[in-house]
Amino acid sequence: MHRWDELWVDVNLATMDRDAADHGSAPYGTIEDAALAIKDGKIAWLGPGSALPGPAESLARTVRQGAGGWLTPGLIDCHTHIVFGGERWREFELRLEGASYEAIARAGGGIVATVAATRAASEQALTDSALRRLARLVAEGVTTVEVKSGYGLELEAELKMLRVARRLESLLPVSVRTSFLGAHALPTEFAGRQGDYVTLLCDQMLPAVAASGLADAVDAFCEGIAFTAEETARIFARATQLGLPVKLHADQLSDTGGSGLAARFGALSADHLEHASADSVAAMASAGTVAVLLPGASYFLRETKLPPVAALREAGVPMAIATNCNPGSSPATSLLLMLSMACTLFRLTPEEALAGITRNAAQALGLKDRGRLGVGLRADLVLWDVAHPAELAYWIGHNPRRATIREGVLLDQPR
Ligand code: DI6
Repeated sequence: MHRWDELWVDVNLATMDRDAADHGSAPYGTIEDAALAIKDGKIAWLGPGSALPGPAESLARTVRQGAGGWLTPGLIDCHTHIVFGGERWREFELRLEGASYEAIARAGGGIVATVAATRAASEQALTDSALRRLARLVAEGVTTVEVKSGYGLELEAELKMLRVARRLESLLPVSVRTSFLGAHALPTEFAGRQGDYVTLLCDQMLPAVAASGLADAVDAFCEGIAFTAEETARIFARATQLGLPVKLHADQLSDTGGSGLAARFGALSADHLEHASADSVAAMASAGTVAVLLPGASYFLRETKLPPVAALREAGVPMAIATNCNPGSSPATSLLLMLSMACTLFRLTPEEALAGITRNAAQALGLKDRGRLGVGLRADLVLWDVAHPAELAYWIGHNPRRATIREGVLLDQPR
């Protein structure tokens, strides 16, 4: 009788847990020349190979050779709008000719253009296109992804998006967390009646979405071209009453005080933050709100204002990184590329960036069972063909993944 199901030997571990008692404070929480055991889909043991309590074959039903590769936690993309109809390449051209994202939105393009295409698309068509994008993330070692609604902006179309998001989990080996983003933009049929739409959101859509069980959190876009701080506060108060955690698209194009507001509601995360003020950063630090940074949007919109990374670091605000995969501001399907951009564009260290797509991304989703390597946590792991974890942020457009293990199950033979 073996004590473990699987045992990985000849691996190096980037546990992303500097505070764990059993491996001190090494950068990346590294344990070199290590082994890691799995039982019932969870990590059952990890440590130096020399500390294994017996010969490998006597300890586990299956012993797997890591050939000196690095094991990290499964990657977590904690901010995506990966379910949508159509695409917006024409807006990209217009922006390159000088039009701004806001000007395009005010002229009837932007988010509401994708709303029309998403409302018109069948559930199957939305599933098919999202699957193609999500498959690229999974191929890079993503084992958990957050997916937002927000291109329906009417109850049925929002529920359709959330159903598609949830269904993705049965079609690819990835966990899906959903966020209801009914306050993404004002639907055109409510033009001039923004207050009425917020009332509809609070009185009808939010209760119906909560009752459907299809949303894990509630999100909103607090911005000049979207919803005011007061409207966002109304929506958050209702979400909180319904028992749903909140998160916010905050201070992306201007300082609306959004990230401070999110912190006051105990938000899981405030996302974007290019224009966040020092007061908002302090509020996030006291509330434990994660800063989700989205370098793909900065790059694609050619934003010159950077998020306040030094201030976030100084204040001890956990920073996460995500693709923000969407058709308007970040048509990105590579989380590894975001890792590189987080370092080169936003000045994160490679270690901070990797924590941003593992440990801190889990926190941004309220998930305590993943994002680090530790005994009792989910055995969601990626084996990489790299000499050091910093290499994951170093390569541009290269995917050194050798294998993914999800809940203890090896999904592909190591390359
Ligand atoms: N900010 C963004 O960058 C995305 N949503 C948001 O609130 C963009 C979504 C889009 O342009 O379709």
